[in-house]
Amino acid sequence: MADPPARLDRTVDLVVVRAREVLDPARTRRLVAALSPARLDVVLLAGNPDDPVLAACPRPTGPGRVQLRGPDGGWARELTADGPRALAVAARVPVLDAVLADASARGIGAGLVLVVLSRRGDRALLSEGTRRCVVVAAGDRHGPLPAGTARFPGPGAVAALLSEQLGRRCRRRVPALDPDPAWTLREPDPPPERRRVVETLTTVAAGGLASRGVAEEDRDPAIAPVLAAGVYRGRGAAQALRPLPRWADLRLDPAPGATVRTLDLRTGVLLREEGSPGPGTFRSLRVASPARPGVVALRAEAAAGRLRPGRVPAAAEHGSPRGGPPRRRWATTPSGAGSAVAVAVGQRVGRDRGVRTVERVGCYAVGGPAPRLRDALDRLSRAEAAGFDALLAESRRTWAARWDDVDLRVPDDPEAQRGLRFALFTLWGLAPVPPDAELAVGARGATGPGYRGHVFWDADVFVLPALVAVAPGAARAVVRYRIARLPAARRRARAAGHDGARFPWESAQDGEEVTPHRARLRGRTLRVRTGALEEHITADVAWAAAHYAAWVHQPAFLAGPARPLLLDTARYWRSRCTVDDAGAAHLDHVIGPDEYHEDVDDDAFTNGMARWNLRAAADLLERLDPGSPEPTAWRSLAGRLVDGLTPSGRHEQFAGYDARRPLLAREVAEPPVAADLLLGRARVGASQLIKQPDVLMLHHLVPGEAGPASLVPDVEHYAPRTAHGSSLSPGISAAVLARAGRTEEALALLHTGLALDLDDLTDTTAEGLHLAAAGASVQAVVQGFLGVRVERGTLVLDPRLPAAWPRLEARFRLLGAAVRIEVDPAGVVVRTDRPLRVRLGDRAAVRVVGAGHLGPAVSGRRA
Ligand code: IFM
Repeated sequence: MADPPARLDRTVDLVVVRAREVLDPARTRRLVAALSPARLDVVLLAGNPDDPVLAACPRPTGPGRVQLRGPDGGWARELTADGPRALAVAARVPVLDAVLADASARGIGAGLVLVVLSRRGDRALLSEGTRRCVVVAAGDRHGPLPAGTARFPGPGAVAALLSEQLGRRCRRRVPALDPDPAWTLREPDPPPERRRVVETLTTVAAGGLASRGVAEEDRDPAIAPVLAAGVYRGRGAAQALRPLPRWADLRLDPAPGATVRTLDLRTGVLLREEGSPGPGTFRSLRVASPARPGVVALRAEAAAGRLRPGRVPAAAEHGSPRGGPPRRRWATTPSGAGSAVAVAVGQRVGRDRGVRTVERVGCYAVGGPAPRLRDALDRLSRAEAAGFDALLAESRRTWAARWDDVDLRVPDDPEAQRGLRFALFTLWGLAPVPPDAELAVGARGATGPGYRGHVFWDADVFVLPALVAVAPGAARAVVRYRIARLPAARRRARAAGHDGARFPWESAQDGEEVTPHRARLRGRTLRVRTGALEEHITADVAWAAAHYAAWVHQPAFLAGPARPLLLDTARYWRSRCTVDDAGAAHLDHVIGPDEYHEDVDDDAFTNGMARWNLRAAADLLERLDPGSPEPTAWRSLAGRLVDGLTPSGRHEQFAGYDARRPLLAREVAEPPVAADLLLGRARVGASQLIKQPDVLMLHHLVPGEAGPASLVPDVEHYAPRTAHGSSLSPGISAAVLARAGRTEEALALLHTGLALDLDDLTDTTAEGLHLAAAGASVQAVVQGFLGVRVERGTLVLDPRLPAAWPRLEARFRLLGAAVRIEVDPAGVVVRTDRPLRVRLGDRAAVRVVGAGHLGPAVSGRRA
C-alpha cells in the first residue's frame, strides 16, 4: 500500500520512534542508511537489548547517529561503524529526558526533536521535560493523545514522516531552529525607527568579526553590516571602525513582507522568515562560525524566480580568479598595519519543487600585519568543500561545548536567565582569537559604529574580568592590545613632561589619544574634556593585566610580557602626583568615572587606583629586581596619596564634593536617567548627583585600597545619588550592593543592566551593543552575588543570593580549570576538572578534587 502523504512542515534534527515501527529489516536499513549521511539522529525505542532490530540495523555511514534505547531508560546502545556500543545511562531518568540531555550536548534543542507516538500507552513517555518536543501520532494504534497532537494515520505513516525529513535535507531547505524562549530572542518586523536596534540585537559574531542582522535585501550604502574588532580607517580622532565588504546580500523580488528574526543563543544562528508561512515563503539562516573564525555562511529559500544571489562584495578592489570558479568573488580593503582585510564570497544556487535555495559562504581575513587574500580564498575553499550543513553542525557543536563549559543558570528567574545568556553570547562573539593575537574591544565591540569603535576602560575593567571567565585567551588578547600600544602611551607621557606611560582615554589603531574635543548633542556643540582629564584609564589598564594574570594563575605573564606595562604606569603616577608642604600627595585636575563632575582634585577612584598601581608595581619589581630603588619610592608615595576618607568612615568622592548641593537621583527621575541632559551640565555639576559608581567602583576593583569598614557607609551614601546615566553603571552597582548584603536592590539593578540593550533603555542600541554592560552583568553574578575572587591561586567565594534566586549555578573558567559552583538552600558545591584550593567565606581553604560540598552559604552584610 502506498505511504500516506505525511507532511510535517518542520525540519527536525532527531527522531525518536519505536524500533518495531521500522522492524522490517530492508526498510530499516534503507532509512537509516539514508538518514545518517543527512545528519539526522535517530533514537529507536526497543523492548530489550536483544531486540532483533539491533542485528538488523546497518551501521551509520554519516555524521548522524543511531541509538537504541529501552523505553524505561534502563539501557542504551550506540550503533557505530564497529558495532553496537553500550552507553552509560543515568539511573531513574525517563528515556526521553535522557535523549534530550544527550541531544542538548550536541546543540540540538528539544524543539528540534520529533517524538513519534505509535503504540497504546506511548503517551506515558512524555513528561514535563519533553513539553517542547514536536510530538506526532503515527498509524492507527496509538492510544489517547495529548491535546493538539498532530495525527498521521495509516500503516506507512512512520516511513513517510522519515522520508519527508530526509527530503527536506536533501533539497537543502533552510533548517529550523528551536524556538525555546529561554534561549532565543524573537524580534518581529520592526518599525523603521527600531530597525537598527533589531539589527544590533541580532548580530552574529565570532572572533571579533560581527555581522549585524541587516536584512539581506537591504542595500542602503549608509549602513555597515559587517565590522571587525581592531579594523579601523582614518587618522587621529577620526579613526573609526572600517565598514567591511558585505557578504550576505540577496535579491528578492518582490521584497519580503514582514519578517521575524529569531536569534538562537544556544546555537549562534540567526533565522529570518516571512511572517506568513506558505509556498515560496522567504527564509534565511546565517551563522558566524566559531569553529572557523572569519567564516560566515547563509542559506536562504524562497519561490523560484523570486530569489537571486546578491551582488559581489563592493570594496576598493574586487575580482574573480582567472579560470577559477566563476561564482567566487573577493574584495580587499586598503591595508594599513593591522587594518587590512580580505573577503571572499562563494555562492551556490539550487532549485527544487518550485523553491529556490541560495547559499553564500564568506571568509574574512582581518587583523595582523598583513592578512592575505590567498589565505581567505584557501579558507573559503575549505569551508565550501565542507558545505553549509557541515559548517552549521560544527558551529552548533562548538556552541554546545561552550554552554556546557560556561553558563550562568538562574532557573527561578527566566528574564534574568535570558539576559545573562545574551550577555555571555555577546562576550563569546569576541572569541576565539589566535594565540598571541591582540583584541581591540571597542565600547560597542564590533556590533555597531557607536563611539567609532574606540577602546575605553570598558575593555579593561568591565569586559575583561567577565571575558577571562568565559574565554581566557580572548582576555589575554585584550591585555596584548594595550601592551602593543605602550610606545604611544610613553610618547603621550613624555609630551606632557612626565615619566612612564599614560594611556589614552579613547584608543584605536595606533594607540594615540583619539577622544574628540567636541561633540554635538541635541543641536549644541559641547566641549569634551575626558581625553585631557580622565586619567584613571592608565591604572585601569595595569589592573586588567594583573587581574588576568591572577585569574588564570600565570605570574609569568605579569613578570614577562606585562611587566613594562605595570612598571611604566607606576612611573607615570610617580611623576604625575604633586606633593604639598605637609607631604600629602595629590592628583589634581582629573575626571573620575563620574563624568558629571569635571576637573576635580583627588578623585577617590583615580587616587585609589593610582595607589594600587604604585603598590602592585612595587611588589613586582621587588621580586624581579630586589636591588631597585623604585619600589621604596613608589610605596612611600602610595602611602601619602590622599584617599578622601572622612571621619564618618566613608569616602568623599573628590575634594569639595560634600559641599555641593545635595541631590538624590530619584528627585530627578526614576533611574536610569541621563541627568546631565535633563538638568544641564552646570546644574548637575554643582550637585552631588553622580553618573556612575566612582567610590563604589574602587570597592569593586580594589577593595583593599578602600578604607576599612567603608563599604556600607559608601553604599548608603552613593547608591541613592547615582543616576545610572552610563550603561556601565547598573551592573557594577549590582555587584557592589550584593557584596554589601543589599541583594534585593542588587537584583533590581542587575535586571536594569540586562535590559539595557534588550529594551534599548538608553536609545543608543542602534549604534551597537554596550559591551561593558554585558561584562558588568556577568561580574554582578560572579563577583557580586557569588563573591568570587582569586587570592594567590585560591578560589575564594562568599555567596549572597537574593530571595528570588534560591538556586544559582555558575560555570566558568578560572585558574586553568573548568569550575562549576552550585548554590542552593542545601549549601554550596564546587566541581572542578582539576584540583583546586577553595575557600568559602572566612572558613579554612580546602582542596577540591572533582567535587567539594562546602556547607551552607554565608549570609548577611559585610562591613
Ligand atoms: O567609558 C564610558 C564612560 O565611563 C561613560 N561614557 C561612555 C564611555 C564608553 O562606554
